[in-house]
Amino acid sequence: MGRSHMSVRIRIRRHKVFLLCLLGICVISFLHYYKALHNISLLQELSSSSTHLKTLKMFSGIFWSFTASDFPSQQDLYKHSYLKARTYSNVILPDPPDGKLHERTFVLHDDSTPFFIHTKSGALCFREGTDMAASTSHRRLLQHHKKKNSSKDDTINAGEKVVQCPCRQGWHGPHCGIPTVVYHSNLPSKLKVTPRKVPRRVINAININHEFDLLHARFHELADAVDVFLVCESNFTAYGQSRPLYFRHMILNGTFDYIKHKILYIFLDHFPDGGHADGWIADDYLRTYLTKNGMSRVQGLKADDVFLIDDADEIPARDGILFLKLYDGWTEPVGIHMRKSLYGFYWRQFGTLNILSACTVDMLFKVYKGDGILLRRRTYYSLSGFREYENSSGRILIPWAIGSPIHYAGWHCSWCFKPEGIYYKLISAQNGDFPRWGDYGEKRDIRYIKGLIRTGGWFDGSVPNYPPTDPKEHMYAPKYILDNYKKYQYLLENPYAKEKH
Ligand SMILES: *[C@@H]1O[C@H](CO)[C@@H](O)[C@H](O)[C@H]1NC(C)=O
Ligand SMILES: *[C@@H]1O[C@H](CO)[C@@H](O)[C@H](O)[C@H]1NC(C)=O
Ligand SMILES: *[C@@H]1O[C@H](CO)[C@@H](O)[C@H](O)[C@H]1NC(C)=O
Ligand SMILES: *[C@@H]1O[C@H](CO)[C@@H](O)[C@H](O)[C@H]1NC(C)=O
Ligand SMILES: CC(=O)N[C@H]1CO[C@H](CO)[C@@H](O)[C@@H]1O
Repeated sequence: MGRSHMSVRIRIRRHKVFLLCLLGICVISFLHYYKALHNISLLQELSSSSTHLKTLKMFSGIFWSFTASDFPSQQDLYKHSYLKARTYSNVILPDPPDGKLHERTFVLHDDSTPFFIHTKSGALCFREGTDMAASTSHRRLLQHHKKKNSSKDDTINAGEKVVQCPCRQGWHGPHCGIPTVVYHSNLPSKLKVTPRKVPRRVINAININHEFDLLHARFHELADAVDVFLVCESNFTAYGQSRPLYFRHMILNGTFDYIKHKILYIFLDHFPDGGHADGWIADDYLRTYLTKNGMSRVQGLKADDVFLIDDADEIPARDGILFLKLYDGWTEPVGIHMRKSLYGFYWRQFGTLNILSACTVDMLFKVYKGDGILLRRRTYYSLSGFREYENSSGRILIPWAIGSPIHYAGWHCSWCFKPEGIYYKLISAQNGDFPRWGDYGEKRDIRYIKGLIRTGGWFDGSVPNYPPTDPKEHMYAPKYILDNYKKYQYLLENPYAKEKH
């Protein structure tokens, strides 16, 4: 009796403490936010979908309802959005009944898509690159001139000299499967490549922070070329602070249902030793963990499958990756020449960014020790396993790159966010790429950021002279972005171009 009496008292006391705490937090936040916040809508957007407890919802309602005349210290602002972030991650959507997202495995299967077809005349043509109407009339011609029965068997024979596939514009080679970005690349063996009977499987690994628009663009661009996307998210920013698992939330709430069957979710739940002092450690570690954890959960790997690692803002064009999937005879490691732009696709920078991004699974493990960060460095020839691997491959391995300085084979869109996203990137940036602009209050100011977007300027005060661009240009932006022009207009046209300053 006395016992239960006491526990009731304790419970009441706990209640009191809880209410007091809640009241305290309310008052503190009221003071802090009285003159603030209206403009940091990203964090609001990102956390609004969480199903808060009723009280917490009202509570955050208070947070967001003030209109701002000026900003408080942005660092304070972050601390509190951080507090909100905690609230957000307290209402984590549960893992689906069939297992934890970050513990699942992915089983690779051969892709049975009929990328190539046999024409009636017996030629093997890449379906998409071949002008089938022309092929029919062409076939009649061939039959007319051919007396013999050319009883070709099913083997894909590179030695075939008869060119029987009439190629569409943009496709080359006897089977019309070589895209322009490979045809005009520096691949030494490009005239000797041959279609495979069974496509390679392509594994695309990326780390994600808050680049969700570019992520949708990637998924749509590469949906039929890539077999599995390894996507790694951490509950730490590269700077070492806590962040909610936005991507996990969006997988579970249905945002990525169209591609979910190809995503393997990787969760990095710790921050590397030394990552605070030296941000490059944190930066590299993300790729190391992504590759090691991700690849250990992929089953059915074959030595000649393709491993492709990108940053979230590097989107390879689909045709080049499809070539790697469908053809034999290219060398490795493989780079990609990407169109470079800043804040959106409208501030195009000169030249291309050529990043070593792909190799076979065999090379990944034998030369790069299963670590994706080593692939991105250009020092493969000095790695201990390289000579042996090269010897076993029976060919000289020199790197080549899809595309060329004038044929874009992808897009590198830096800092391509709305102003709030740029703000968030600034405060999440690793502690190593100095100067770290996120450390300067004036550089985090939303009005300042808008000014940079308007002029194409950089945080160091420079304003490069970018050439004018036009969304109708070839390879201006990924197809999905262009196809949804209104939705992604902020990436396609300078949103502040008309604003006076
Ligand atoms: C999923 O969550 C995101 C981020 O909070 C939100 O923007 C989106 O509307 C949500 N989608 C659905 C279908 O609930
Ligand atoms: C041509 O091939 C068809 C079937 O492939 C066969 O029935 C026919 O007898 C062949 N004709 C000659 C002349 O070899
Ligand atoms: C990240 O997640 C791990 C595992 O759930 C947890 O132990 C750790 O405290 C989390 N870190 C942050 C900063 O939320
Ligand atoms: C290269 O391969 C050949 C056989 O293919 C072998 O005899 C030779 O020892 C190898 N050399 C090295 C350096 O691994
Ligand atoms: C500080 C700042 O950028 N304030 C802006 C907040 O947003 C409103 C409209 O949404 C602007 O009028 C303010 O200038």
